[in-house]
Amino acid sequence: MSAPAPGTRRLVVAGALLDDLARPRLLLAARRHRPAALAGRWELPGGKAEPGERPVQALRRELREELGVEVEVGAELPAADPEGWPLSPALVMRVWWARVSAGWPEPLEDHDELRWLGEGGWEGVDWLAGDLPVVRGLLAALPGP
Ligand code: 523
Repeated sequence: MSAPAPGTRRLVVAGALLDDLARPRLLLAARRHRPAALAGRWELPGGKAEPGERPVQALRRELREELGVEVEVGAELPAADPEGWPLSPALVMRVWWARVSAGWPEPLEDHDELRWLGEGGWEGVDWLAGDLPVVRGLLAALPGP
């Protein structure tokens, strides 16, 4: 399969929501209940950016809609591909570290369960295929002990 032409994939944005940006221990995982093909699998919460929408603004909007929270957005997790982490031939995802600054996350739309994964447990749920390398990238980027 040849690589997609630059800029042709739809952008998905997601948050690696932590308990603490400076000293992360807990990572929020969200279990999808729709669509059926993704039901039961876990993801970093987020969604598609609208055409023309600034990516970080899209992230804030998605987390407000999906979880009912406001967030402090930290650094982006760099991907090998400058456009982001590949999800499919048609979708590419950019991911930012973030922290809840107001509200308490609740599964309001696409999810039926949220779970704070503790130290050593970040790989312990059935992540969507595209999210697993991202979670491994997050772990690799964590500050040492
Ligand atoms: N992913 C994915 N991982 C991940 C997210 C946020 C999304 O693999 N962390 C995939 C799942 C869908 C696609 O990206 O195939 C779009 O995500 P979705 O459905 O959360 O985006 P929405 O809610 O903006 O999409 P529409 O309901 O279609 O507007």
